Amino acid sequence: MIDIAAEPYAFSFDPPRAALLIIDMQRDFLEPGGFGEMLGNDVSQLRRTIEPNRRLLAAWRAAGLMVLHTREGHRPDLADLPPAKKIRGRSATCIGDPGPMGRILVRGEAGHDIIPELYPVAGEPVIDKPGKGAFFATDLHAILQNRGISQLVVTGVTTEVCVNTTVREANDRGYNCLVPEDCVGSYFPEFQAMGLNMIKAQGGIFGWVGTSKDVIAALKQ
Ligand code: TIU
Repeated sequence: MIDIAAEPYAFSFDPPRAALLIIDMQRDFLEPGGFGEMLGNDVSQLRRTIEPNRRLLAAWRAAGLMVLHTREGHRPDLADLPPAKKIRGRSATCIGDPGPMGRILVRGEAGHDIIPELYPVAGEPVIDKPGKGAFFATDLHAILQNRGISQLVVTGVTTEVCVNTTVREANDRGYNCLVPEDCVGSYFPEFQAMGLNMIKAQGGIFGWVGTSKDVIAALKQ
C-alpha cells in the first residue's frame, strides 16, 4: 500500500487492485459543435483537463495498471435513448440529430468518440454507456470484478454530472474512489468546487479528492 495525499485523509493506494477510469473525454463534450455546446455551455472550461489527464494516463500505462474509458451515447437507431432524455432542454437540436461532428451522442459518429489526446490503446476496455453513471446498463462492474479491481481513480467530464454519478454508483458497489481534481472538469466553476466537496465531505462520504501530481508520484514508487 502507498499513501497518496488526499482529502479528507490519505488514500491507501493498492496498485494491482486499482484501475484508472476516464469518463466521457469525448469530442461531443470538449469540442465546439458537440452536445456540451448545444446545451449552451462554454467548452473551453473542460479543455484544461486534457493535459493533466494525458500525463496521468501516460504514467498509469507505464506502470502497467488497468485503464478503462467510457463514452456517453446511444445506438444509431436511438432505441436506448429515453424519450425524456431526448426532449430534455427543449433544444432545437437534440441527441440523435445531425451536428457538426455527426449525429449528436450517437455511437460510431466522430463527435461521440474520445479526443485524440487520450485515445484508448489495445487492451483498454471502452465502456459505452447510455446514462450519466458508468455502471448503469453496462458491463463495467463485471469487467472490474473479473480483474480483481477494488479501487478506482476516476477522471474526466463533467465533475458534477457523469463523474459524480459514477463515483456514487461505484461507492455503493464497494469501490474506493480517488478523484484527482485537476483531471475532472465542469462547465461551471461553482459546480466544479461543490462537485468535489460533495465527494470528500462527511469523512469521504463518496470517496477521496487529490491531485494527479500525487498519483503520478505514487505510480513512480
Ligand atoms: N451536461 C453535462 O454536464 N454532462 C453530460 O451531459 N454528460 C457527462 O457529464 N459526461
